[in-house]
Amino acid sequence: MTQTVGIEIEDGIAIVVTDNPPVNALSADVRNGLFKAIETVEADANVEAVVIHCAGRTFFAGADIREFDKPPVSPVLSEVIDRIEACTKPVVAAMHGTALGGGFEVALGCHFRVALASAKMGLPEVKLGLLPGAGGTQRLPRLIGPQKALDMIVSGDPVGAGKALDLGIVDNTVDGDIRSAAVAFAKKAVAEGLPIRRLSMFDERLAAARADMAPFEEHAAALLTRKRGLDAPRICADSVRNAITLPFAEGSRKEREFFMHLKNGVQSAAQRHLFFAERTAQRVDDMPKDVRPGKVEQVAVIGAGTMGGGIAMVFANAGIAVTLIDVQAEALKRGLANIEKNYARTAARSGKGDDWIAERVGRITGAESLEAVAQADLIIEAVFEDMALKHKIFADLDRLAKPGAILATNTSTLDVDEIAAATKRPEWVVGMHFFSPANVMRLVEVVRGRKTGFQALATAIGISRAVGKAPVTVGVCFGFVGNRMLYARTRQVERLLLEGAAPQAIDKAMTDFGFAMGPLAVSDLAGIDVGWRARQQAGSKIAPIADALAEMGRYGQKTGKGFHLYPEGARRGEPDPEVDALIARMAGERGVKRREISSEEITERLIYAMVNEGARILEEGIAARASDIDIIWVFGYGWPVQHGGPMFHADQIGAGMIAARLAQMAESSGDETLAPAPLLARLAAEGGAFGKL
Ligand code: T1G
Repeated sequence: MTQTVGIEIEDGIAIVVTDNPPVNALSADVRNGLFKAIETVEADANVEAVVIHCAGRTFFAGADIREFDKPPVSPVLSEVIDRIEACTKPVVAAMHGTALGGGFEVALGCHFRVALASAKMGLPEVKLGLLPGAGGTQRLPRLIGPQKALDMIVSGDPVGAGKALDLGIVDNTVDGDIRSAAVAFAKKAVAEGLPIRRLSMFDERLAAARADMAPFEEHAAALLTRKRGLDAPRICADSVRNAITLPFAEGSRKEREFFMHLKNGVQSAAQRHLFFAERTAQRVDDMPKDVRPGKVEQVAVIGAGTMGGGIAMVFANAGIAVTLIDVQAEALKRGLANIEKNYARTAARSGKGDDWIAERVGRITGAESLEAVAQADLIIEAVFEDMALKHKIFADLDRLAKPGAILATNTSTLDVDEIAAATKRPEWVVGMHFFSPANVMRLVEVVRGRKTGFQALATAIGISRAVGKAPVTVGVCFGFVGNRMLYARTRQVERLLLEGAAPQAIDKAMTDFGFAMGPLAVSDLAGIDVGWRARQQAGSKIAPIADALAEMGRYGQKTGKGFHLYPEGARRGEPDPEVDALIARMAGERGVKRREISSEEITERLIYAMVNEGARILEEGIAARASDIDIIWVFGYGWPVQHGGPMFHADQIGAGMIAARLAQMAESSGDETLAPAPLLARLAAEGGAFGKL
């Protein structure tokens, strides 16, 4: 048929096999091949039924995302799927691996679906700022009902084969060989004369909703509350609503319009950028091709505090044995108790049972001596940010760790080279900077020291990815990439407060931009004292107001007051005149003239200061790519995905505009750190972009 699609005939069953590594994306060649294959087998009198199967590790994993930036090529996927559905002979989808997006839509166009027990399936388009654009929003509601379909489409999360069987999405789940199971099913369909089921013709599951839209509307509204600022979830709901209220053809036509609208919009461009950026970030350009990540079967975590406990959970969740070490028995006991509490809370929230908790807790063993690192393949130090203490620990590890063990430090700011110098094996020392809460935030900054060897680097990246993290390799400097840009933003937050911006106005500017929480609310949540102690350690003076609040014992939510006021343990802060008075007094002491500051200026000042620091980070080679910085801020700090990360966002605004505004702000605020960085100035002068570097 074509390069990627072939037909094999077995006892009157035509098996249409696609082989388009690595994930059988539905490229133009595949779509063309599938269309032709259905025409061929339908016309072949010897063929009684059809199986659609994929070679390799997975059924179609979706449309080819790389094609979205180019004009559509016929046949478009919905035409192929409509042609499959119209086939007069039974068509069975043989699903294995991850049948996602357009791949799942192909399966919905088939008359029957058989899945390997280990298969997953779903419609993740919303995570790319899209909606299922090849019939998914019209066929799935006809198969499982509009509300369950809405759950899958708006969340974008896949379901396993078992759940799919319960939902009625698949007709059968099998172990063993999916191809032969599907052929057997096809033969049975023929032998028993099973009626061909075309989902486009189904209506019974929609009739109830059509009669009373209220339950659907309430369900949709509840799902959308947590998707503020994103276009795709809302449009997904609109399209599922069309499935209820419009004929299939009309609903499909509108679905296509919605798809093109979203595909051509900046929010989807941003999220598709992040999809590829996450994968690109895992590459180290000078890594020799033959270096493979080492095996990691035993992990030791040193320090049973919040970070150490969270990191231990990361590996336990991935089925890896963890030894959690703390030389202070009390701290170890508390750390292990916190881990159990965390698992219990997660289990309660997600309806998991005690065995689920026991399975994970059982993988974590406490120990009170560093001797316990002896068998560990990977050791992660997560003690207090004190260089002397880390030096001592790494000197001990040098003595106690087995040869080839990866010696990682979770430090968030300290010099990894200096820590490595405490050992005689600096080539095995690397930074693995997790983000709190470590068992939730996906980012790991893999800090490459001057002497870090490729094996250590590859293993740190590989194991981070294996446990579901998004690793990004960064260089050594104060704060690496994420925190260094955070400090640049903090500097402007503090200066804006002195210049007259209210704490609530600063937070609102950032939540209006799309952050879940503003910077001051985040400080109050994390504890102002945490940053204050780190600044004391580093002798940093970038946050005089936060320091003053900490010295007043105003740590944030945990003390009922910080930048904001939290009466009776409220979770949402209120303005506090005491803080306004403190800031006004500090401004007076510094001779800062206060003024009205617009939300737009607040946003520009904070975002552009970050972009400027990102430009310096790129110039210094601390980050290898602008897109790496985007991944760091999206996965480490909750940068709104619809804006694609600081550097992607900067490219949407234009280096020229940003450089000009920064120059003005440097002038008006007297803060020379706002002067455009040389790289930014160069891009502005040349009309260049970070994404093209
Ligand atoms: N298109 C193009 N390339 C893709 C791709 C895709 N859909 N999926 C993966 N790749 C590349 C990826 O960039 C990487 O390339 C390699 O394959 C291995 O991927 C019309 C509009 C399937 C779960 O969103 O979730 O269908 O880095 O490293 O960890 O309604 O890939 O090696 O050069 O991620 O084993 C909907 C996206 C598309 C699924 C496998 N589908 N993919 O994970 O490998 S929109 C998706 C994934 C759509 C229709 C709509 C994962 C995976 P390289 P990987 P993995």
